[in-house]
Amino acid sequence: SVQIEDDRTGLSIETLKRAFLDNLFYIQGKFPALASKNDYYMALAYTVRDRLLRRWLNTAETYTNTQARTVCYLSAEFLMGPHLGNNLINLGIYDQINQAMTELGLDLNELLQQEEEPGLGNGGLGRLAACYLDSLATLEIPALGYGIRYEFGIFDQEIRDGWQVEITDKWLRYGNPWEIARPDWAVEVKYGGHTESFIDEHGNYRVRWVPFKVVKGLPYDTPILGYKVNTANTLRLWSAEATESFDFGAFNSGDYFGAVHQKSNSENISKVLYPNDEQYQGKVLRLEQQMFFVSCSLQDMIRILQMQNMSLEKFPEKFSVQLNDTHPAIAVAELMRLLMDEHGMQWDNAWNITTRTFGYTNHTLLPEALERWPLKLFSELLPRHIEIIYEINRRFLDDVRIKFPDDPGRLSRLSLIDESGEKYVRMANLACVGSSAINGVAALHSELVKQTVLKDFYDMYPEKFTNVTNGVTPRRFVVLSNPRMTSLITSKIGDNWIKHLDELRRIEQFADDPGFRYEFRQIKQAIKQDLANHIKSETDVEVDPSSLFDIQVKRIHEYKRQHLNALHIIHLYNRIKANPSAEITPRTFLFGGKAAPGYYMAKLIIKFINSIGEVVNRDPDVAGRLKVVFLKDYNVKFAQRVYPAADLSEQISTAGKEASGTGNMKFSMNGALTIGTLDGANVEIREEVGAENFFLFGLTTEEVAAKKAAGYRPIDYYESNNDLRQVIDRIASGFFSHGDTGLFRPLVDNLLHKDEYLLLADYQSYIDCQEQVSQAYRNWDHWTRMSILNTARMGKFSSDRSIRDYCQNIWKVQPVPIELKD
Ligand code: 26V
Repeated sequence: SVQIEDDRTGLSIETLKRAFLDNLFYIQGKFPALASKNDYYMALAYTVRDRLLRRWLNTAETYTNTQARTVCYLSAEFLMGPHLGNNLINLGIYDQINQAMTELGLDLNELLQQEEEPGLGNGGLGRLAACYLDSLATLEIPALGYGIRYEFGIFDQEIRDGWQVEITDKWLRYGNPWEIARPDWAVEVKYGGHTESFIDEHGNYRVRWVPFKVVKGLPYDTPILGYKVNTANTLRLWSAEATESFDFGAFNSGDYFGAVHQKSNSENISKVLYPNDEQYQGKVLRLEQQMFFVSCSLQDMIRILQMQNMSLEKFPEKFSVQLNDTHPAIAVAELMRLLMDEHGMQWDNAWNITTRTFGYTNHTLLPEALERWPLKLFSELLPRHIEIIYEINRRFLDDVRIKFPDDPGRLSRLSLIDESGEKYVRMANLACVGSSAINGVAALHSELVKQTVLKDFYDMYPEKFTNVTNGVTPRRFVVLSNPRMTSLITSKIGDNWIKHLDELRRIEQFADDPGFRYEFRQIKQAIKQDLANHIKSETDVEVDPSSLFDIQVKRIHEYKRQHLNALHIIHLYNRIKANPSAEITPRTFLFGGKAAPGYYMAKLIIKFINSIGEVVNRDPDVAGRLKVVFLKDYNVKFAQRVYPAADLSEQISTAGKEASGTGNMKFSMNGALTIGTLDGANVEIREEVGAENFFLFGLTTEEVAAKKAAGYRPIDYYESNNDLRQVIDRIASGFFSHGDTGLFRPLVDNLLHKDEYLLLADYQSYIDCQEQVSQAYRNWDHWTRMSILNTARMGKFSSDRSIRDYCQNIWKVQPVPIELKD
């Protein structure tokens, strides 16, 4: 019989080519002769999307029919990165598509580069959410990601004269082939106005909220396909629009401009992602955003429940809702409001449902990142929610009094309202009271959470606290980003490791095999060469691919100490200047990362690094032994290029400050060795890879605390350490700023007189440790062995393991496999 493959689902090379050309014609409206690279990208994206849709619809149908228990991951950020490559990997059609494109005279890599990535997150927290969606789908767990469809994601970074310049990220400019709007499921969100109480027909006390404005939330769905399974979960992002009813009011009265103004006002809510991570600002629009996506999402869950003919009582059995930091914590009050005011439930019942529903993940200990809203601002925007919060607080503080009588200090610390000065609503406190599980993101961090920021909640509810160490997806950060290493590993142990990362241990047996070592090293070399070419084309700086690639990529923040790395560069430079024939292991220092636009010191650090590069890169005494490059616009796409090319991963935060870190995991999986402090997940990475395969330096969390308590004086280190003094003096002299002694003075003064993050206290330990790194790198063979062992022992840090932990200990949810039928 004749087999005819469907153009929308067939996987033979011929069908793929035909489908691709068909999409080029019917969707992009182009003949190949006139098509741009972007047209080709779009045609390919639609060709791949067609092949996902059956799985996506079957998944939704199965969840509906089985009333499956579902995880809802509420996050203000999802830093997804490009979809095309990942979908090719997870569908298992990368090679076929590659061949089809080649046969059409196109280069798949070029098309992959064409995708404008959805940068709907700042950094670690948003990227973690994206890794978790990948693992949830791969483990066949029913899950929905809920967030905001920002029209402008994280800004694009340019570097001009060494300074960061921010450019708006118009990621939707050419359309987004991965999303489908679902206008039928739009909902409304209320803001402002006042509340009125009344007695309903059953004689119950009820509250009616008369809002000042109403905004429509429109859902856009993106399929999240698991790796080589049929599960395709949904990422549902809400976009804000004007409600028609409001427009009509103004329109009918002839106020056309008023109506349009109102419309653009509503649309502001999902306009832009706030780019300042770890730095809280009490901006009304930000609270509007949080309320917006939380209310849309909870209303959507209620709709799903009712569509499946389930009672509201079943809410906590149907859904487990995870709060990704406190950004969605208003959900506690909003679910109470929906259950009581919109669905007539009584307080005790509603509270029982609410607290069984939520879990809260803490992602930072930095006091400046803790969200607290000025009470006045909060009450004006959310008059009903503040009433509910007062009532939650009244009942909660009664419980506290019973457990801890006569302890007013404790009551004021635990209160949902900060009344120590100007009044604030404390979002972490609301999240803790309203959740049945509270977790940190690495073993050390979870301990510190219990001992510091949430200590009083730990005393009150010790049983709620757990740890879930972060993880990253090996599909994107190994298979997609490092195809050469992937084939080498697979040629030795098969491809089971991609879903069961613990199996990477099986390559340990090859760590002493000279042939394997040779191939492993050759691959690293080839990738470094690729990155060197990329750097040459982007910056015109020539870097030596045989030099040690020493890389620090992450958001720029003082606690992450990019400037400690910079001090080490100056130290090496000074050594060369003092003795031009000094034996220095050639190194290439690569930096990447964005600074929050309002964070002056972080921006100065970028200028500082670029200024050092300017001097070092062209000094003939250095003779190419040191190169310093700041690569602009670090994002997911670029991250995928960088991790595989690293020899050394810089994870040098002040102990106790980095909650987990996830870049540390991505580097190590790709065979980079880490130089790091005992901070965040570094502690666990070192345990796994072995202390002998990790470069440890610096004070411990306890030592940091003790030093601060004893009255830390950074100037003492400056005065007693000649080498350090020469480094600092060289900066202060204007050597890196064309003689301008003022430019970096804020940096120098801060280090000498404040140094909140103890760079000077850790300086010598860091320099000594870097010297060990340089020595170790001279023994290629041993270095490669350590590198192989790093990759082999990273199984624990697959986000699949993290998600299994969440499923077992917090969400109590099981896999629901999906059958592929039409
Ligand atoms: C705070 C704010 C404040 C208001 C403006 C927008 C915004 C966005 C993000 C944040 C908090 C960011 C916290 C964060 O990203 N923490 C990181 O979480 C990672 C995943 O758990 C973890 O690996 C990093 O160590 C931690 O810094």
